[in-house]
Amino acid sequence: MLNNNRILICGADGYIGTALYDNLISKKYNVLGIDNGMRDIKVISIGGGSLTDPSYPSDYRFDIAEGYISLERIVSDFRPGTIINLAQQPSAPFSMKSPRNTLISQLNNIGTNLNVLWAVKSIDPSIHIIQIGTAGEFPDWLYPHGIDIPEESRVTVQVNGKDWTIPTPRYGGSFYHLSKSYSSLNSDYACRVWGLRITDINQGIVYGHVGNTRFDYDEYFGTVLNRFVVQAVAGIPLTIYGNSGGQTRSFIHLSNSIDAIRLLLENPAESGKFRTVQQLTEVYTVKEIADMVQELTGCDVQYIKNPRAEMDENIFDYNPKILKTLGLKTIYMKDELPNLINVVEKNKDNIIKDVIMPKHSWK
Ligand code: USQ
Repeated sequence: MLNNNRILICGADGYIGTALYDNLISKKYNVLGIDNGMRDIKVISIGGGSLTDPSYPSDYRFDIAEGYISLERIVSDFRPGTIINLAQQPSAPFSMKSPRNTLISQLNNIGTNLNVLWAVKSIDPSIHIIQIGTAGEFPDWLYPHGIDIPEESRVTVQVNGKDWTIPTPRYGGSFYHLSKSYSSLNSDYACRVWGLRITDINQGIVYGHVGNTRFDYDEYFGTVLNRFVVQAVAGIPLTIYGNSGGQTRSFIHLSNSIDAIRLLLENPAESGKFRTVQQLTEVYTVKEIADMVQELTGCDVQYIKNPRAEMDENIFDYNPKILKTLGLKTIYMKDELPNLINVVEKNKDNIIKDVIMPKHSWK
Protein backbone atom coordinates (compact mmCIF):
# COMPACT_ATOMS: atom_id res chain seq x y z
CA MET A 1 0.00 0.00 0.00
CA LEU A 2 1.22 3.50 -0.79
CA ASN A 3 1.79 6.26 1.78
CA ASN A 4 -0.85 8.27 0.02
CA ASN A 5 -3.55 5.75 -0.77
CA ARG A 6 -5.94 8.25 -2.37
CA ILE A 7 -6.65 7.36 -5.99
CA LEU A 8 -8.57 9.52 -8.45
CA ILE A 9 -10.04 7.58 -11.39
CA CYS A 10 -11.01 9.67 -14.41
CA GLY A 11 -13.49 7.63 -16.45
CA ALA A 12 -14.77 5.56 -13.50
CA ASP A 13 -17.99 4.40 -15.20
CA GLY A 14 -16.34 2.72 -18.19
CA TYR A 15 -15.54 -0.92 -18.88
CA ILE A 16 -12.18 -0.79 -17.11
CA GLY A 17 -13.03 2.10 -14.76
CA THR A 18 -15.88 0.34 -12.95
CA ALA A 19 -13.88 -2.86 -12.44
CA LEU A 20 -10.87 -0.86 -11.26
CA TYR A 21 -12.91 1.30 -8.86
CA ASP A 22 -14.48 -1.76 -7.19
CA ASN A 23 -11.16 -3.59 -7.02
CA LEU A 24 -9.29 -0.67 -5.40
CA ILE A 25 -12.10 -0.15 -2.88
CA SER A 26 -11.87 -3.86 -1.98
CA LYS A 27 -8.11 -3.38 -1.42
CA LYS A 28 -8.88 -0.53 1.03
CA TYR A 29 -7.80 2.33 -1.21
CA ASN A 30 -9.54 5.66 -0.83
CA VAL A 31 -11.04 6.13 -4.30
CA LEU A 32 -12.85 8.98 -6.05
CA GLY A 33 -14.23 8.68 -9.55
CA ILE A 34 -15.20 11.17 -12.26
CA ASP A 35 -17.14 10.36 -15.42
CA ASN A 36 -19.21 12.26 -17.99
CA GLY A 37 -21.39 9.28 -18.96
CA MET A 38 -20.12 9.45 -22.53
CA ARG A 39 -19.93 5.71 -23.12
CA ASP A 40 -23.55 5.02 -22.27
CA ILE A 41 -24.73 7.99 -24.32
CA LYS A 42 -22.78 6.83 -27.38
CA VAL A 43 -23.82 3.18 -27.13
CA ILE A 44 -27.48 4.09 -26.64
CA SER A 45 -27.31 6.57 -29.55
CA ILE A 46 -26.48 3.72 -31.95
CA GLY A 47 -29.39 1.65 -30.63
CA GLY A 48 -27.28 -0.59 -28.39
CA GLY A 49 -26.75 -1.04 -24.68
CA SER A 50 -24.52 -2.88 -22.23
CA LEU A 51 -25.28 -6.61 -22.14
CA THR A 52 -24.93 -6.57 -18.35
CA ASP A 53 -26.51 -4.15 -15.95
CA PRO A 54 -23.54 -2.03 -14.82
CA SER A 55 -23.09 -0.01 -11.65
CA TYR A 56 -21.94 3.58 -12.20
CA PRO A 57 -19.54 4.22 -9.32
CA SER A 58 -18.38 7.75 -10.23
CA ASP A 59 -18.67 10.38 -7.50
CA TYR A 60 -18.58 13.38 -9.84
CA ARG A 61 -20.24 13.73 -13.22
CA PHE A 62 -18.64 16.15 -15.66
CA ASP A 63 -16.48 16.24 -18.78
CA ILE A 64 -12.81 16.50 -17.83
CA ALA A 65 -11.85 17.85 -21.26
CA GLU A 66 -14.29 20.74 -20.74
CA GLY A 67 -14.15 21.11 -16.97
CA TYR A 68 -10.62 22.10 -16.01
CA ILE A 69 -11.67 24.23 -13.03
CA SER A 70 -13.72 21.39 -11.50
CA LEU A 71 -10.89 18.93 -12.05
CA GLU A 72 -8.31 21.23 -10.46
CA ARG A 73 -10.57 21.78 -7.44
CA ILE A 74 -11.05 18.03 -6.92
CA VAL A 75 -7.30 17.38 -7.21
CA SER A 76 -6.61 20.22 -4.77
CA ASP A 77 -9.21 19.05 -2.20
CA PHE A 78 -8.66 15.28 -2.47
CA ARG A 79 -4.85 15.36 -2.97
CA PRO A 80 -4.57 11.97 -4.67
CA GLY A 81 -1.26 10.10 -4.73
CA THR A 82 -2.22 8.71 -8.14
CA ILE A 83 -4.53 9.81 -10.92
CA ILE A 84 -5.56 7.08 -13.36
CA ASN A 85 -6.85 8.60 -16.56
CA LEU A 86 -9.27 6.27 -18.36
CA ALA A 87 -11.55 9.10 -19.50
CA GLN A 88 -11.20 8.31 -23.15
CA GLN A 89 -13.32 7.60 -26.21
CA PRO A 90 -11.99 4.03 -26.70
CA SER A 91 -13.30 2.99 -30.10
CA ALA A 92 -11.30 3.01 -33.33
CA PRO A 93 -14.38 2.34 -35.54
CA PHE A 94 -16.30 5.17 -33.80
CA SER A 95 -13.45 7.57 -34.54
CA MET A 96 -13.52 6.62 -38.25
CA LYS A 97 -17.24 7.11 -38.81
CA SER A 98 -17.56 10.84 -39.60
CA PRO A 99 -15.71 14.16 -39.29
CA ARG A 100 -17.64 14.84 -36.10
CA ASN A 101 -16.67 11.48 -34.61
CA THR A 102 -13.00 12.03 -35.41
CA LEU A 103 -13.14 15.43 -33.77
CA ILE A 104 -15.00 14.17 -30.68
CA SER A 105 -12.45 11.34 -30.29
CA GLN A 106 -9.38 13.50 -30.58
CA LEU A 107 -10.67 16.54 -28.65
CA ASN A 108 -11.88 14.30 -25.83
CA ASN A 109 -8.85 12.06 -25.59
CA ILE A 110 -6.17 14.70 -26.00
CA GLY A 111 -8.23 17.21 -23.96
CA THR A 112 -8.70 15.05 -20.86
CA ASN A 113 -5.04 14.16 -20.92
CA LEU A 114 -3.91 17.80 -21.19
CA ASN A 115 -6.22 18.90 -18.37
CA VAL A 116 -4.91 16.15 -16.09
CA LEU A 117 -1.33 17.22 -16.89
CA TRP A 118 -2.14 20.87 -16.06
CA ALA A 119 -4.00 20.02 -12.84
CA VAL A 120 -1.07 17.93 -11.58
CA LYS A 121 1.47 20.56 -12.58
CA SER A 122 -0.56 23.25 -10.78
CA ILE A 123 -1.44 21.39 -7.58
CA ASP A 124 1.35 18.89 -6.96
CA PRO A 125 3.79 17.64 -9.63
CA SER A 126 4.66 14.61 -7.49
CA ILE A 127 1.23 13.03 -8.16
CA HIS A 128 1.76 9.91 -10.27
CA ILE A 129 -0.33 9.90 -13.47
CA ILE A 130 -1.23 6.59 -15.10
CA GLN A 131 -2.69 7.09 -18.54
CA ILE A 132 -4.29 4.50 -20.76
CA GLY A 133 -2.61 4.33 -24.15
CA THR A 134 -2.79 1.50 -26.63
CA ALA A 135 -0.63 -1.16 -28.24
CA GLY A 136 -2.10 0.23 -31.48
CA GLU A 137 0.22 3.23 -31.25
CA PHE A 138 2.44 0.83 -33.16
CA PRO A 139 0.09 -0.32 -35.93
CA ASP A 140 0.37 -3.39 -38.16
CA TRP A 141 1.68 -1.63 -41.26
CA LEU A 142 4.45 0.08 -39.29
CA TYR A 143 6.05 -3.28 -38.62
CA PRO A 144 4.77 -5.61 -41.36
CA HIS A 145 7.89 -7.74 -41.16
CA GLY A 146 7.94 -7.70 -37.38
CA ILE A 147 10.18 -5.49 -35.29
CA ASP A 148 10.67 -5.93 -31.60
CA ILE A 149 8.76 -2.85 -30.38
CA PRO A 150 10.76 -1.37 -27.52
CA GLU A 151 9.15 -0.83 -24.14
CA GLU A 152 11.59 2.00 -23.53
CA SER A 153 10.18 5.49 -24.02
CA ARG A 154 13.25 6.66 -25.96
CA VAL A 155 15.22 5.11 -28.79
CA THR A 156 18.37 6.07 -30.62
CA VAL A 157 18.10 6.09 -34.41
CA GLN A 158 20.54 7.03 -37.16
CA VAL A 159 19.64 10.05 -39.29
CA ASN A 160 22.15 11.02 -41.99
CA GLY A 161 24.81 8.98 -40.23
CA LYS A 162 24.29 10.69 -36.84
CA ASP A 163 22.67 9.29 -33.67
CA TRP A 164 19.39 10.89 -32.60
CA THR A 165 17.77 9.98 -29.29
CA ILE A 166 14.05 10.59 -29.71
CA PRO A 167 10.74 9.50 -28.15
CA THR A 168 9.97 6.00 -29.41
CA PRO A 169 8.25 6.52 -32.78
CA ARG A 170 4.48 6.09 -32.60
CA TYR A 171 1.83 6.35 -35.19
CA GLY A 172 -1.65 4.82 -35.04
CA GLY A 173 -3.98 2.50 -36.90
CA SER A 174 -6.98 4.91 -36.75
CA PHE A 175 -7.79 8.48 -35.68
CA TYR A 176 -8.58 6.98 -32.25
CA HIS A 177 -5.17 5.32 -32.03
CA LEU A 178 -3.51 8.55 -33.20
CA SER A 179 -5.20 10.44 -30.34
CA LYS A 180 -3.22 8.18 -28.00
CA SER A 181 0.05 8.80 -29.85
CA TYR A 182 -0.43 12.57 -29.55
CA SER A 183 -1.20 12.23 -25.83
CA SER A 184 1.94 10.15 -25.33
CA LEU A 185 4.02 12.93 -26.84
CA ASN A 186 2.24 15.59 -24.75
CA SER A 187 2.89 13.62 -21.56
CA ASP A 188 6.51 12.94 -22.44
CA TYR A 189 6.93 16.70 -22.89
CA ALA A 190 5.23 17.46 -19.54
CA CYS A 191 7.67 15.12 -17.78
CA ARG A 192 10.58 16.88 -19.44
CA VAL A 193 9.56 20.48 -18.74
CA TRP A 194 7.51 20.21 -15.54
CA GLY A 195 9.17 17.18 -13.93
CA LEU A 196 5.92 15.16 -13.80
CA ARG A 197 5.94 11.39 -13.31
CA ILE A 198 3.80 9.51 -15.79
CA THR A 199 3.16 5.88 -16.68
CA ASP A 200 1.79 5.46 -20.20
CA ILE A 201 0.20 2.06 -20.68
CA ASN A 202 0.35 0.55 -24.16
CA GLN A 203 -2.48 -1.87 -23.62
CA GLY A 204 -3.63 -4.69 -25.88
CA ILE A 205 -7.27 -5.64 -26.52
CA VAL A 206 -9.13 -6.08 -23.25
CA TYR A 207 -11.74 -8.85 -23.00
CA GLY A 208 -13.85 -10.59 -20.37
CA HIS A 209 -16.22 -9.50 -17.65
CA VAL A 210 -15.82 -8.93 -13.91
CA GLY A 211 -18.20 -7.78 -11.18
CA ASN A 212 -20.50 -4.89 -12.02
CA THR A 213 -18.79 -3.63 -15.13
CA ARG A 214 -20.51 -2.93 -18.44
CA PHE A 215 -20.14 -5.26 -21.43
CA ASP A 216 -20.37 -3.95 -24.99
CA TYR A 217 -20.62 -6.02 -28.15
CA ASP A 218 -21.82 -3.61 -30.85
CA GLU A 219 -19.81 -2.80 -33.96
CA TYR A 220 -18.17 0.24 -32.31
CA PHE A 221 -17.59 -0.48 -28.63
CA GLY A 222 -17.33 -4.27 -28.47
CA THR A 223 -13.85 -5.76 -28.74
CA VAL A 224 -13.38 -8.82 -30.88
CA LEU A 225 -13.58 -11.72 -28.40
CA ASN A 226 -16.47 -10.15 -26.47
CA ARG A 227 -18.32 -9.72 -29.77
CA PHE A 228 -17.58 -13.27 -30.89
CA VAL A 229 -18.97 -14.77 -27.68
CA VAL A 230 -22.18 -12.72 -27.97
CA GLN A 231 -22.50 -13.74 -31.63
CA ALA A 232 -22.03 -17.42 -30.72
CA VAL A 233 -24.70 -17.23 -28.00
CA ALA A 234 -27.08 -15.28 -30.27
CA GLY A 235 -26.71 -17.85 -33.07
CA ILE A 236 -25.01 -15.37 -35.44
CA PRO A 237 -21.95 -16.72 -37.35
CA LEU A 238 -18.78 -15.07 -36.00
CA THR A 239 -17.86 -12.03 -38.09
CA ILE A 240 -14.22 -12.42 -39.13
CA TYR A 241 -13.31 -9.23 -41.01
CA GLY A 242 -11.36 -9.90 -44.23
CA ASN A 243 -10.43 -13.12 -46.01
CA SER A 244 -8.11 -14.86 -43.61
CA GLY A 245 -8.46 -13.66 -40.01
CA GLY A 246 -4.68 -13.24 -40.05
CA GLN A 247 -4.76 -9.92 -38.15
CA THR A 248 -2.48 -10.57 -35.18
CA ARG A 249 -3.21 -8.63 -31.99
CA SER A 250 -2.30 -8.64 -28.31
CA PHE A 251 -4.87 -9.37 -25.60
CA ILE A 252 -5.34 -9.04 -21.86
CA HIS A 253 -8.17 -10.17 -19.61
CA LEU A 254 -10.01 -7.36 -17.80
CA SER A 255 -8.99 -8.73 -14.36
CA ASN A 256 -5.38 -8.85 -15.52
CA SER A 257 -5.64 -5.26 -16.73
CA ILE A 258 -6.83 -4.24 -13.24
CA ASP A 259 -4.03 -6.25 -11.56
CA ALA A 260 -1.52 -4.56 -13.85
CA ILE A 261 -2.77 -1.04 -13.10
CA ARG A 262 -2.59 -1.81 -9.36
CA LEU A 263 0.98 -3.05 -9.71
CA LEU A 264 1.90 0.11 -11.58
CA LEU A 265 0.34 2.45 -9.05
CA GLU A 266 2.08 0.58 -6.23
CA ASN A 267 5.37 0.90 -8.16
CA PRO A 268 5.18 4.44 -9.57
CA ALA A 269 7.31 6.07 -12.25
CA GLU A 270 10.18 8.19 -10.91
CA SER A 271 9.80 11.98 -10.81
CA GLY A 272 10.53 13.54 -14.18
CA LYS A 273 10.19 10.16 -15.93
CA PHE A 274 7.84 9.22 -18.74
CA ARG A 275 7.56 5.43 -18.38
CA THR A 276 5.94 3.37 -21.11
CA VAL A 277 4.60 -0.05 -20.17
CA GLN A 278 3.41 -2.80 -22.47
CA GLN A 279 0.27 -4.14 -20.84
CA LEU A 280 -0.56 -7.31 -22.74
CA THR A 281 -0.32 -10.97 -21.93
CA GLU A 282 -1.12 -13.06 -25.02
CA VAL A 283 -0.99 -12.73 -28.80
CA TYR A 284 -3.50 -14.35 -31.18
CA THR A 285 -4.79 -13.98 -34.71
CA VAL A 286 -8.48 -13.18 -35.15
CA LYS A 287 -8.90 -16.66 -36.71
CA GLU A 288 -7.36 -18.32 -33.63
CA ILE A 289 -9.84 -16.45 -31.43
CA ALA A 290 -12.74 -17.56 -33.63
CA ASP A 291 -11.48 -21.18 -33.52
CA MET A 292 -11.42 -21.11 -29.71
CA VAL A 293 -15.01 -19.83 -29.51
CA GLN A 294 -16.16 -22.28 -32.19
CA GLU A 295 -14.59 -25.24 -30.38
CA LEU A 296 -16.53 -24.50 -27.18
CA THR A 297 -19.86 -23.45 -28.69
CA GLY A 298 -20.06 -25.19 -32.07
CA CYS A 299 -21.00 -21.86 -33.69
CA ASP A 300 -20.60 -20.99 -37.37
CA VAL A 301 -18.07 -18.53 -38.76
CA GLN A 302 -18.40 -16.06 -41.65
CA TYR A 303 -15.71 -14.07 -43.45
CA ILE A 304 -17.05 -10.64 -44.35
CA LYS A 305 -15.58 -7.72 -46.30
CA ASN A 306 -13.26 -5.93 -43.92
CA PRO A 307 -14.82 -2.56 -42.96
CA ARG A 308 -11.47 -1.40 -41.55
CA ALA A 309 -8.24 -0.12 -43.06
CA GLU A 310 -5.77 -2.75 -41.82
CA MET A 311 -3.46 -5.43 -43.16
CA ASP A 312 -4.92 -8.91 -43.75
CA GLU A 313 -1.99 -10.45 -41.93
CA ASN A 314 0.79 -9.08 -39.77
CA ILE A 315 3.50 -10.11 -37.36
CA PHE A 316 3.37 -8.94 -33.77
CA ASP A 317 6.60 -8.67 -31.81
CA TYR A 318 6.46 -7.20 -28.33
CA ASN A 319 8.53 -7.96 -25.30
CA PRO A 320 6.74 -6.73 -22.16
CA LYS A 321 9.28 -6.74 -19.35
CA ILE A 322 8.07 -4.25 -16.73
CA LEU A 323 4.86 -6.01 -15.67
CA LYS A 324 6.59 -9.39 -15.77
CA THR A 325 9.24 -8.04 -13.39
CA LEU A 326 6.51 -6.62 -11.13
CA GLY A 327 4.97 -10.11 -10.94
CA LEU A 328 1.84 -9.93 -13.13
CA LYS A 329 0.39 -13.45 -13.44
CA THR A 330 -1.22 -14.13 -16.80
CA ILE A 331 -4.88 -15.09 -16.96
CA TYR A 332 -5.13 -17.27 -20.09
CA MET A 333 -7.91 -16.78 -22.61
CA LYS A 334 -8.56 -20.49 -23.00
CA ASP A 335 -9.11 -20.81 -19.22
CA GLU A 336 -11.41 -17.78 -19.03
CA LEU A 337 -13.52 -18.42 -22.11
CA PRO A 338 -16.01 -20.81 -20.43
CA ASN A 339 -16.71 -18.16 -17.72
CA LEU A 340 -17.25 -15.51 -20.33
CA ILE A 341 -19.66 -17.74 -22.26
CA ASN A 342 -21.58 -18.28 -18.99
CA VAL A 343 -21.88 -14.53 -18.34
CA VAL A 344 -23.18 -13.95 -21.86
CA GLU A 345 -25.59 -16.91 -21.63
CA LYS A 346 -27.02 -15.51 -18.39
CA ASN A 347 -27.68 -12.15 -20.04
CA LYS A 348 -28.63 -13.37 -23.49
CA ASP A 349 -32.13 -11.84 -23.32
CA ASN A 350 -30.44 -8.41 -23.45
CA ILE A 351 -28.69 -9.02 -26.78
CA ILE A 352 -29.72 -6.46 -29.40
CA LYS A 353 -28.95 -8.22 -32.67
CA ASP A 354 -29.28 -5.11 -34.88
CA VAL A 355 -26.04 -3.55 -33.60
CA ILE A 356 -23.81 -6.54 -34.32
CA MET A 357 -23.09 -6.44 -38.08
CA PRO A 358 -20.68 -3.66 -39.12
CA LYS A 359 -22.45 -1.04 -41.23
CA HIS A 360 -19.71 1.47 -41.79
CA SER A 361 -16.51 1.28 -43.85
CA TRP A 362 -13.38 3.21 -42.85
CA LYS A 363 -12.32 3.92 -46.44
N1 USQ B 1 -12.44 -7.88 -35.79
C1 USQ B 1 -13.07 -8.86 -36.54
N2 USQ B 1 -14.40 -9.03 -36.36
C2 USQ B 1 -15.14 -8.31 -35.47
C3 USQ B 1 -14.47 -7.31 -34.70
C4 USQ B 1 -13.12 -7.12 -34.90
O1 USQ B 1 -12.45 -9.55 -37.36
O2 USQ B 1 -16.35 -8.53 -35.37
C5 USQ B 1 -10.97 -7.67 -35.94
C6 USQ B 1 -10.60 -6.25 -36.35
O3 USQ B 1 -10.68 -6.09 -37.76
C7 USQ B 1 -9.19 -6.14 -35.79
C8 USQ B 1 -9.22 -7.04 -34.55
O4 USQ B 1 -10.37 -7.86 -34.69
O5 USQ B 1 -8.26 -6.66 -36.68
C9 USQ B 1 -9.31 -6.28 -33.24
O6 USQ B 1 -10.43 -5.43 -33.24
P1 USQ B 1 -11.04 -4.87 -31.87
O7 USQ B 1 -12.28 -4.12 -32.20
O8 USQ B 1 -11.14 -5.98 -30.87
O9 USQ B 1 -9.87 -3.94 -31.33
P2 USQ B 1 -9.37 -2.48 -31.75
O10 USQ B 1 -10.30 -1.81 -32.69
O11 USQ B 1 -7.96 -2.61 -32.18
O12 USQ B 1 -9.44 -1.65 -30.40
C10 USQ B 1 -9.45 -2.25 -29.10
C11 USQ B 1 -10.06 -1.25 -28.13
C12 USQ B 1 -9.15 -0.04 -27.99
C13 USQ B 1 -7.73 -0.48 -27.64
C14 USQ B 1 -7.23 -1.50 -28.66
C15 USQ B 1 -5.89 -2.09 -28.32
O13 USQ B 1 -11.36 -0.87 -28.55
O14 USQ B 1 -9.66 0.82 -26.99
O15 USQ B 1 -6.86 0.62 -27.62
O16 USQ B 1 -8.16 -2.60 -28.72
S1 USQ B 1 -4.98 -2.51 -29.78
O17 USQ B 1 -5.84 -3.36 -30.63
O18 USQ B 1 -3.82 -3.21 -29.38
O19 USQ B 1 -4.72 -1.28 -30.49
